Amino acid sequence: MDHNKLALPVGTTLDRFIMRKQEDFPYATGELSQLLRDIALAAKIVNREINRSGLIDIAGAYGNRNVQGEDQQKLDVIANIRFIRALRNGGEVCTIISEEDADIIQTGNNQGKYVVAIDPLDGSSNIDVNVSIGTIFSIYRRISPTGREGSSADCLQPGTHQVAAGYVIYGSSTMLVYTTGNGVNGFTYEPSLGEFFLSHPDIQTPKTGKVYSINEGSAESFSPGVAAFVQHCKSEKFSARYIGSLVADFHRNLLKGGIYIYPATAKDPSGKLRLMYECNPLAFIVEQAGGKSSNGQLRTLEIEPKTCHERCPVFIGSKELVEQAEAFLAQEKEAAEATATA
Ligand code: P6P
Repeated sequence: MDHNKLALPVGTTLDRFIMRKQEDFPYATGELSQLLRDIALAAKIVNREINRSGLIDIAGAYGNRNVQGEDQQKLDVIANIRFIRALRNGGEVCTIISEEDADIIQTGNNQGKYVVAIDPLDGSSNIDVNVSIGTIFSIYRRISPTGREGSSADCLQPGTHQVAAGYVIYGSSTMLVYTTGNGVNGFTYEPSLGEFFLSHPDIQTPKTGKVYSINEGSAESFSPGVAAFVQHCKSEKFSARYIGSLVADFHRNLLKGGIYIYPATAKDPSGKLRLMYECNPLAFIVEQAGGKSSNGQLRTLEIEPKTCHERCPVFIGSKELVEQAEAFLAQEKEAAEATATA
């Protein structure tokens, strides 16, 4: 027997992958590598706490509301602490935007060259019912000089300025998926070794698909263009798949093809999802994987942020499906303009 079969290689760890790809980073000084490692460490810790939340008293509501007016879950607070602590101790990040904090967070690392926007635990209302949840992050290079705290201008950069973005999905397996602008790679966590291993190299999302993800409970307040596109999906016999956990819906559509839509609704006139730490990072990833993301008209990455927690409508996934949805919205706009001038 080939003795190598007695000890099959375990594969490429995230650390080794980062080091090999370091020359791809725009600023190959090792600082972005270290920042990605800091995020991976916090993800391992959060993963452990999610997996045992039913066994120790960290499931359920925390009793506060966050800046979004949403009930914070205990794990929202724990994940926020873990990621902020990892980024602060890593030393590479000067300022953080977190979904869980109204104000920007200064880490004290005034020599840090990076700013991170993060949703520490998205979809956390699903924790108690064992549905997949996720962390979403975006990394920018500061534009203000080092030696001082990061500024609001450092934080309010358009998505085209991202140097890296990624998400962690805590699901049937835990995965870290990220891009530094040179393709998208997925790593699966092996808890027994405490390592992420390369499992999905160079992810390319299908150009089209037969899945649409939208909360049809809000259908009464969909615009005519959104309603027409949803009807089109039904007439084309698409499958409706909506988990109610953005990272899980996005990840499935990224790998299998499909479109996720969170449009303007009566309850959320600007859409529900946040630009800086939900839409922009996923838009960077989907474009790097050959897909598309817009607010229905404008490319998500080109939206000029005005505030840290601003929301935007999002149409994201397979390029052809996003373009079809945009075409229905363009028809709606033309019809409205024709009516206005009639
Ligand atoms: P709705 C979770 O709160 C979240 O931000 C996303 O993870 C999810 O896709 C969306 O909201 C679900 O919102 O209004 O459909 O319940």
